[in-house]
Amino acid sequence: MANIHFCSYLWYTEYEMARILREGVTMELKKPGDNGIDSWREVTLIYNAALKQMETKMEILNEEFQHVHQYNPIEHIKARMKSAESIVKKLKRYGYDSTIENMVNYINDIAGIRIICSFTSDIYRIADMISGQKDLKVVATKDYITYPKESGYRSYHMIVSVPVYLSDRIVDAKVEVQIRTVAMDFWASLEHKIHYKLEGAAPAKIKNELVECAKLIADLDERMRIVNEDILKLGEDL
Ligand code: 0O2
Repeated sequence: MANIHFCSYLWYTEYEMARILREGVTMELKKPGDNGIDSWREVTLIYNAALKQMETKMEILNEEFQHVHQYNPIEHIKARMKSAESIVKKLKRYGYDSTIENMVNYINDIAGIRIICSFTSDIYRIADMISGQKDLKVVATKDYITYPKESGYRSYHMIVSVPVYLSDRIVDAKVEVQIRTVAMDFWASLEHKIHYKLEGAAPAKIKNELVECAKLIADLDERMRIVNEDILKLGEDL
């Protein structure tokens, strides 16, 4: 059995890394396979299962929230598995060989779920709800809303470890959760397209314009959040 350490130093602070190593988060593969195909299939199956679980969990949380508060914090959810091509590209960018072991160790977003909300306040509410789920382990968070990226990118990222129950064992699989507003998602989709189209070499004029648009979007999100709160208060006063 190949015993693959299931963590990546790229995401973790030294403290988090020490904890993960201590707790020994590993993924045990049954069939390492000479050509890696069996391992690839097995890994894909495990990540797919983890993704399905996260998707279902989010749907349940949203329905329960609607039931209790008469309000849906989640507009919609997108789940995707990273393509083999993107995984290989990312490994190359990080300077690692394209092996199953490196993929499991160093790529955190093989399975990814994107949760789109109406308001910035919903983002933190959902992040808290995820953190509160006892069977999930939050291994890292990146708050690109409080600290936007240089590109202007805003989103809240979490890496969660999801236990996958197989017929003879339980394995933990990482899922990247990206939480953002509709407006942030609109910006990110367009910027992503431009980034790929121009292979990361967009002219400064376009980059600056995108940074400006990101600021406008952040301002819009904040104003919409305030309008929503005012509407809710009006409802309470009636
Ligand atoms: P793709 O094609 O969307 O899958 P790490 O995951 O920590 O090893 P990484 O990938 O630098 O390292 O982490 P980060 O910065 O949190 O980015 C993870 C994902 O967030 C990216 O995956 C993008 O989907 C998204 N993202 C991050 N920065 C930007 C940005 O400036 N613009 C847009 N549009 N999206 C961004 P990938 O694998 O880079 O790309």
